[in-house]
Amino acid sequence: MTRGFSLIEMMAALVIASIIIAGATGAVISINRFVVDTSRKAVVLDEAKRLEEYLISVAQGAGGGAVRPNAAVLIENATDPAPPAIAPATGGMGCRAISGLPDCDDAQQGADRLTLMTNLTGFPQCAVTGTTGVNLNVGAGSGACCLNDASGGLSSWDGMQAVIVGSAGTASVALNSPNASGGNCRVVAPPGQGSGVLPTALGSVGFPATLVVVQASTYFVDRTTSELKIWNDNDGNGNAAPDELTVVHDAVHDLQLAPGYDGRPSDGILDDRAADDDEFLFNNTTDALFPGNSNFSAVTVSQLTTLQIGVVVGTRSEISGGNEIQLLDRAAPITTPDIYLAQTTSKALLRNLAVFTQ
Ligand SMILES: [Ca+2]
Ligand SMILES: [Ca+2]
Ligand SMILES: [Ca+2]
Ligand SMILES: [Ca+2]
Repeated sequence: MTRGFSLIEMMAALVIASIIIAGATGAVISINRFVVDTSRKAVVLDEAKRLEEYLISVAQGAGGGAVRPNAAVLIENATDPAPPAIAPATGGMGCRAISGLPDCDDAQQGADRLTLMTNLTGFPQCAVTGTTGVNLNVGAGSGACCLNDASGGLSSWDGMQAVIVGSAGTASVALNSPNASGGNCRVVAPPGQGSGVLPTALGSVGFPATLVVVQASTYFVDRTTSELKIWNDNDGNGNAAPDELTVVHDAVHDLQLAPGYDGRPSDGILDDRAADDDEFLFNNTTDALFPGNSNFSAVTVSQLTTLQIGVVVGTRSEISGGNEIQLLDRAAPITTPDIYLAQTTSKALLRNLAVFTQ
C-alpha cells in the first residue's frame, strides 16, 4: 500500500517550496534591475552623442559674411580668472557676470559657456564710416542709407545683435534707434551679447568698418536644474530675462570647451595631447590662459581652426550609486548620488574659416 504524505511532511515541503520561489523571484528582480540599469546607461550615452552632434553642427556654422569664426566663437572658461583679468578677443577668458544666468565660475558651477554668432540673412552688410557719440555712422547702400536696404525695412534693425568688423579689430554691439532721416544714416550701438569677450569700444575696430547683423546665442549648463539652455538677448540690454532662455536638453551635467589653434607650428595639423604645450587650450587643467601668453606666446587668435566640445549627460542608476566624471579642464570630478554620468567630446572644424586667408 502506498503511504500518503503526513501533514508535517506536507508543511515542510510547502515551506521549502516557498523559500525556493522567493529566492528565484528575488533573482529575477535583481536581474531585471541590472538589465534596466544597463539599457539606461546605453541610452544615456546615445543621448550624449546626439546632443554633441547638435552642438558641433551649430558651432560649425559660426561666423559668415565678414565675421571670422574667431570673432564668432566666444568661450567663457570656468577655470579662468574673471574679466577684466584677461584681455578680450583672445579666444578665452573667465566667466562674465550676467544677470539672470548662473555663475559659471569654477568656484560656483564650473561649466563653460559658449556664445556663437551666426550671420543673419535679410540684413545687408553696411559700411560704417565712423562714430558720432554712441552712434555708428552708416554709409549709403543702394539708396541714401544702407539701413533702408534691410528686407524688413529700417525698423527691423532695432534690438538686433551685430558685429562690427574693422581693420584693427572686431566689436560686439546691440542696435537701437536706427535713423535715416534728415540726411543722417545712423544707429545707436551699445555693448552686445558678446561684450566682455569681444571689445565694445567702437573706436577700437578701425574705420572704415563693416556692420554685420548676427544671431547671437549663449549656450550654458545650469547645474542646479541639470539643463542645457540657450540665452538670446532679444532686447539687447545685456541681462538674461526668463523669456530669453530656452531649454535645449535636460539631464545635462557639464559643458566644457577647448579651442584649437594651428600655431605650434602652423602646419595644418592640430596637436592634441591634453598637455600645456599642445595646440588646444583648456583641454587640461594647467593650460595657458589665452593666445599670446606662455606656451601660446607665438599663437594668434586668427589661428583658431577647431573647437572641441565636451558634454556630460546623466541618467538615474541606483546600482552605480553615482560615478565620477572629469571633463577636459574641469578642476575636480563631478558626481551626483544615484546618477550615472556619460561623457563624450568631439571636434568641430569651423566651416566659415575657408572664406578667409590669414
Ligand atoms: Ca573649461
Ligand atoms: Ca535681455
Ligand atoms: Ca599645428
Ligand atoms: Ca592644452
